[in-house]
Amino acid sequence: MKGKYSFHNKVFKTLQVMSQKGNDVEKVSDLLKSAKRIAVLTGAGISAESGVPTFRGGGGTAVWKGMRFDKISSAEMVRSDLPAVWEWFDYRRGVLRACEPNPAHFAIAEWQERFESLTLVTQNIDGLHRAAGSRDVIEVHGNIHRSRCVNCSKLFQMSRDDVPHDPDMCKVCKSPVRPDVVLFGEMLPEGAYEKGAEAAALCDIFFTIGTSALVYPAAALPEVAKRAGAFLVEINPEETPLSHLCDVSLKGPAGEIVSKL
Ligand code: BJW
Ligand code: ZN
Repeated sequence: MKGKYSFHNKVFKTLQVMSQKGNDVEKVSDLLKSAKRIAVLTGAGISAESGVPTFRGGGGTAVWKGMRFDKISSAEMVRSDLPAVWEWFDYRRGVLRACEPNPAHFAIAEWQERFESLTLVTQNIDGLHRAAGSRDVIEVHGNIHRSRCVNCSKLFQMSRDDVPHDPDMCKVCKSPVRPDVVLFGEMLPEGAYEKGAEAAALCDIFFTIGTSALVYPAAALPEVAKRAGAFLVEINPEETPLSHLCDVSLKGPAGEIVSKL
């Protein structure tokens, strides 16, 4: 508790200085010097500079063969047209083959060594945080390189080169497999949200990076952190519904800003 108290003193002093000068990146860097527990929520925007398309942002919404992504990426679609769902995910796995982690992924991976505690929660299914060296990533929306049997739930890991997906059928019960991702209308992996919420409630600084903060329950994590007294930092070139709640909004691309911190 003493740790959190002295961190809050530091926040207070830093905010006083911030109102006098105004380089928010420098001020957040300064706060990071005394922070012990950090929690990070990332979204599609952190992978944008790696060449991974976002779902929303820049005034656009992703569309696949005339279908909005929230229709093709839905539980209903898995039930009604699984081959179409696979076509969309195999296409995206093909795009991902050319994508590598960017400076933001690498900087966050380094934070593991820099802070007493770092919890990384990502909504991304692209695996780029792990590719950059982050460990124990909480992937609340699953992983595009894994499939799952619709009958017995056996998981199958795919390599980046398995495009189209392989295997096509469950090796145990011969039922169809589906991408092991969380679609609209589906539950998150057991315990994933709870782990993130615990870290949010205990952290000194919570970062929300590259997410439109529209999709729940992930978008509730920054709210949990704020309610528990964390300093909330957003990194995004655009406003989001969370911006007003943040102590600092760093407007710009994650690759550039996170590495400066
Ligand atoms: C940059 C940048 C740069 C650009 N640097 N930034 C409460 C209220 C209303 C509805 C609900 C609710 N609670 C739950 C719901 C329903 C639903 C939901 O939230 N709907 C809302 C949209 C209204 N949620 C669910 O269904 C969830 N399940 C659930 O709640 O289970 C309980 C339940 C079960 C059954 C019935 C009812 C309840 C599951 C949600 C799963 C979402 N899955 C997806 C698809 C995954 C598979 C796939 O990839 O296709 O996950 S949706 C899609 O959105 C994907 C993302 O992870 C997620 C979030 O998007 P993200 O990451 O924020 O990306 P974008 O594109 O939106 O934003 C990018 C941002 O980056 C922008 O802001 C840019 O400005 C920025 N940017 N360049 C930094 N260089
Ligand atoms: Zn099976």
